[in-house]
Amino acid sequence: MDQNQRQELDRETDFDVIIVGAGFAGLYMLHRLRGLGLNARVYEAGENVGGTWYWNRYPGARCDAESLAYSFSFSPELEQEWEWSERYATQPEILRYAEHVADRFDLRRDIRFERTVTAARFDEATRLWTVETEQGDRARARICIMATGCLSVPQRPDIPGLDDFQGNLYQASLWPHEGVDFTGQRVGVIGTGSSAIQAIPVIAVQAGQLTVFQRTPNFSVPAVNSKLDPEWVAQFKAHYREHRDNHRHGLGQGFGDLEIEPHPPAPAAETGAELTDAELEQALEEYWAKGGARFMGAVTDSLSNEETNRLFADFVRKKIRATVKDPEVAEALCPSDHPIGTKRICVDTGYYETYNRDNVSLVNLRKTPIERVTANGIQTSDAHYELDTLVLATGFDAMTGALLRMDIRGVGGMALAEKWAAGPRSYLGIGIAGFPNLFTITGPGSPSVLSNMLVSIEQHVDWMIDCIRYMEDEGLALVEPEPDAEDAWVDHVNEVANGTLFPKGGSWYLGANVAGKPRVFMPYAAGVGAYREVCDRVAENGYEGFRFSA
Ligand code: N01
Repeated sequence: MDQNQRQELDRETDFDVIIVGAGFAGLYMLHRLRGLGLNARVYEAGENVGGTWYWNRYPGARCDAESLAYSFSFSPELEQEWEWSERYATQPEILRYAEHVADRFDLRRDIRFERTVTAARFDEATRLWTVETEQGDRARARICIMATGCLSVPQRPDIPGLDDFQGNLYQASLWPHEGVDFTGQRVGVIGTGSSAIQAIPVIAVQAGQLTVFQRTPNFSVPAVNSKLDPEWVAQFKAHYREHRDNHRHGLGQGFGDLEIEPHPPAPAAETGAELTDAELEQALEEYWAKGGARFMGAVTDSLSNEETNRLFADFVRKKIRATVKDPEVAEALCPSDHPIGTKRICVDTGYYETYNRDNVSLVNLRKTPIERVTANGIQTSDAHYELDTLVLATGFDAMTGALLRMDIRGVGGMALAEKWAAGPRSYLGIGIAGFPNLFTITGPGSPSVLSNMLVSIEQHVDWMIDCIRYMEDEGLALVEPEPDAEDAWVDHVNEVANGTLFPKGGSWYLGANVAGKPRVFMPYAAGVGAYREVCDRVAENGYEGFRFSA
């Protein structure tokens, strides 16, 4: 009998708090709620903890934030005892870490696995949330916390004939747990975002023939991944508290740097506009050699000044052309439709080099679009590609997808889907007017997907715990944002985004990858340090912008 067969359904059960999701956000929230002495239940759709790292098991999956920064800081013992093996941890290693956290803090006993939450409704008479799962649980709680992740609803492309395919069909974000052996196979990959860019070099080594179907090329920078030297790790860990402080309060998005000796967070010295072209080129070479997404931080205005951004993009295009031997393939791989960094920059290991392999070919769907998937391959406007296996790496309904596929209803039965029909509206990305005692960890309107998610998760959970403690101490039953505060915050989030090049990106940050989704830049782009200051000030001022009832 497995863990879930042993778990009985919750029927009309009452908790202080219900948490939806047992990824890093749900795990840490559960741990902190226990510290407050509250009784919490977590519902998790997967069979295990880990969230995004539970589902995304495609070959080559690894984090694009460095291991020593992409990890919990709340327990000095945990951070000292856990040993990361690589600069960028692989998916299996991060999943092991999530499992370790769950076991070390004895979290599993309050988690119900294989429970997909379908509804969360607030009842004004009882002032309780009722949460229902597809499997038949029905439980109530005073507080409901959405820890549902930002990239947890896979997008299946609407390509004619997809269901007719008779070969093996896989989606990167729903990868089989037993893995896939591509040996000798003719494999097709649709998509060239972060997932595909990590998977393609690994699949290419195994497959007989790999054909990549690319609609839009993305910018990718080398990870420069490596095994971690235990001596270096020990020295870094000796300064862990200062590093963590820098992640939390720095000007960027909480990724920190690789210097062993921490130094106060400082901006890169210059804007691109202040440098000569030769100086900028040199700075870019240095950041390219260091590796990773911090490449965009080589100067301060890479995402706000069009000319600086163009020089960054030219630099990467030059690298692509220098790497890919076939000039036509190189041109097809050079992005030109968006400012660099306005779509999430990809971080790769040998991506562009993979196109120099004899068994790899690129189909440029801009020139020859897919007409349909057939029983044994893909028909484009000029050729039929026979495939044994097709991999979809076609992205997610990001940030709002997981929330909106549940029937979430607030005061007066108002549906969240109705309230967010023109795009998400939230105060600080934490709470939603008209939805009392509902919290969203890393919700739209917070730094969220732009940031180091572990830094943002801990910040949100700590803030919410302080707010809940305040309510307990003051005998307050309900909290929700004032509509005016929410409106002002939404305006501010838009204003900050409009001061950057992000809105020009046509990215999933804007909902542009989902047909019919309102185009609203969803995350808050001012940086984790600035955002934390706002949240702290709100709390210090008696939770300014929130209203409570006794
Ligand atoms: O998804 P994406 P992803 N026909 O949306 C293509 C995080 N992440 O899963 O741009 C043909 O970026 C689509 O083409 P186009 C990270 O934040 C992190 O790769 O719509 N192609 C695009 O190329 C990342 O940004 C890590 O023209 C179709 C691709 O599919 C986010 O997740 C690793 C198509 C989707 O790219 C999402 O990345 C992986 C169609 N009908 C993911 N529909 C790390 O930590 C879609 N596409 C490293």
